[in-house]
Amino acid sequence: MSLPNKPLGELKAVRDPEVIEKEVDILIVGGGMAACGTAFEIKKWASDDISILLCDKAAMERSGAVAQGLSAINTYIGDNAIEDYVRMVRNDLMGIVREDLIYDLGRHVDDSVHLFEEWGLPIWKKSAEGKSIDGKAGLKLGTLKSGAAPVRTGKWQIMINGESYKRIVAEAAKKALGSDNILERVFIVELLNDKNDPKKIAGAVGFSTRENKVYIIKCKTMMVACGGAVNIYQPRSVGEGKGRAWYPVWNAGSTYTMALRAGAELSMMENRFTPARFKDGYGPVGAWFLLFKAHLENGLGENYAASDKAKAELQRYAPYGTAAITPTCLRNHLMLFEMKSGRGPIIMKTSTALQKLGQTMDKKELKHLESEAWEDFLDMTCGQANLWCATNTEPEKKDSEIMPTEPYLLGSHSGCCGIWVSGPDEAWVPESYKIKASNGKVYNRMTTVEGLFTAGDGIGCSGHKFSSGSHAEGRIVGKEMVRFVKDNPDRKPELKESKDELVNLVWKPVRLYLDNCAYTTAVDLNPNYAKPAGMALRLMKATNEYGGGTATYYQTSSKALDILIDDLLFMMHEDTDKLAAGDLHELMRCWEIYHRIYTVEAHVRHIRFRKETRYPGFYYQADFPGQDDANWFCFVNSSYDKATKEWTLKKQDYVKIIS
Ligand code: SFD
Ligand code: AMP
Repeated sequence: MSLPNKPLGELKAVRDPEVIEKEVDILIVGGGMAACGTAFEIKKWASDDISILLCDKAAMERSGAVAQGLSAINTYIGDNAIEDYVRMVRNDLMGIVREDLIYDLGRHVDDSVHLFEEWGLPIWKKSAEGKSIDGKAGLKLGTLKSGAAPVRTGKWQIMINGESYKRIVAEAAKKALGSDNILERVFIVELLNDKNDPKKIAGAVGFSTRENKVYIIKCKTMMVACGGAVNIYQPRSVGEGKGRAWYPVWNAGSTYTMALRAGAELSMMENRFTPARFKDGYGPVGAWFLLFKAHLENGLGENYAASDKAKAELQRYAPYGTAAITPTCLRNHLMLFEMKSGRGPIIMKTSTALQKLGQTMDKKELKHLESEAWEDFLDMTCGQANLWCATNTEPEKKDSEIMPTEPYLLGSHSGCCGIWVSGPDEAWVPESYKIKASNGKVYNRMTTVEGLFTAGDGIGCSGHKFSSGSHAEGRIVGKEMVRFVKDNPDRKPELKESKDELVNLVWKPVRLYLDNCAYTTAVDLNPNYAKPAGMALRLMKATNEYGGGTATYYQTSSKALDILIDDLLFMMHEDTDKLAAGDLHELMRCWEIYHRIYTVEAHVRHIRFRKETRYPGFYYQADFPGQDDANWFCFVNSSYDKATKEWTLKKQDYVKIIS
């Protein structure tokens, strides 16, 4: 059920919230692309007696990474071979990926794109004359399913008029699942293991961000798909620009932290995505490179990426560096190479690109091209369009700077950190990639905690799924969770914690605040508690300076990591015990920062464990600058024991499936 918008101001938190207890067969945590895929698919497989509930911390119409919309769908296989898709992802992620998951995704993803179009998403079409036709006119050329040709930007990407993308996808999801089975504005704080077998999932606890209510939900199986992690490193803009970021600021690593604390193994958390973006506005670059064919120049006006020096640098990273498409991290590496040598800033030649394209166009077509350049940002990062206006930038006349941003953690875009999951139960999938439940069966996309699934940004080792792939993966999980419920009819989840213990856990910041807030005149300053806003700044300063943030050109070292992990993060964990919240919004902020700390800790622990620099351009481990295939051509997996607070990291074998 959707709740109305807030009245003026934040809702004060009361000492004793109402407690709502629920029990369902299947719980979906998150309401983004993956969860919408699950919600849409699941009822097709579930009989009426299977109960399902979805909890999203926000409102599904505009929640998650696609909230603002998008201007491209980056994974559409079309006429390409699925094996080539696997090869592209493997190359972009420097060789170490789960080819089973990527192949499985590749064979399902187009169906989701066809559904988006059926639901009303305008997809650009290529006319017989080779012209790009968008909007309603594009639809007149037929649907992708009926054989119409999309406007390909790259080999895998297609253009859309996507301002309402998330609304369209959410509408179908809500309709399929039914609004009675959806709780919006409910933030899940912690996943709960089974009392009788801690290796199984049994429920979750959270609270409403709009009402003084705690939710305790028992379930037989669950998917956690709360997106990636943003604002774990200090963004380049602070003060007036605080809150600007490329990925969604409201995704706080909940997926990884909650799964980790429930006992799930994480994988490749050392991988991060440090995207090159339009400076300060965070506008994505894909359409500019691929559709508008723009190139970059250094501060001296040189096309540095085409230089012999750049080619020699890329040779060092063969076979990845010398592949047809240079991996994303190495594109950054070249850019950083220029900047560190004093040949910055890096400029995107938007003017040259548009003028060149315009040479063969009439006036009307040229006007349309210029509006496409604006729409690319108005569809998905309108802050970038605002910045262009504010700085008198007409892209056909004035170029823009490109800059690598602060790091993000995600598993669906050009990164691959996440949770270790089972592949499909098929003969070609290596046994080491399958996870068996206690009934001896393998469930695709199940984590190492029985009954706990994930999708989208949650899944490690298989990036480049993007919005379409995340939706398709959510659908795969929906079907598998129903199979899990049907295979386990006698499963009766039981929680270890009492109702009071769970309420005390979730509501602790509120009670700490109420107990102490009268002690000082300024409620944000108090010797007995810490506010989440301050803790967020503290975390981002620490990771930025010691964990390879923008402050050090993404470089860290063994000593810096020791200080960060063993000293700074250790103390932060202690201090999160003193987080305080005066209203429900602040309570959410407390839990977000709690989730961020564990997630980024997993990231830097993995970097410390992997004694090489696998992703130059994303981060550099100064003590181990090169790649060491002999020792490190493997996954790194980690787990955490919340009783002993101990982390365990290990190597996990990589298996090549596709030549
Ligand atoms: O231009 C809790 N993405 C792009 N994908 C494309 O296909 N094309 C593009 O053009 C892409 N680009 C892009 C993209 C994203 C952004 C922000 C920009 C540009 C500016 C990537 C996709 O958006 C991304 O791959 C998918 O959305 C990932 O899906 P998923 O389901 O894994 O995550 P989500 O959609 O963010 O949803 C998360 C949900 O979880 C909720 N949530 N709910 C309950 N309790 C908690 N504790 C929770 N924490 C979070 C959220 O509210 C949300 O519903 S471009 O750069 O290449
Ligand atoms: P981005 O806008 O950077 O998120 O990229 C969108 C899509 O375009 C992703 O599939 C990227 O891998 C791809 N892409 C972006 N820049 C380039 C480039 N210079 N060369 C090839 N592919 C790119």
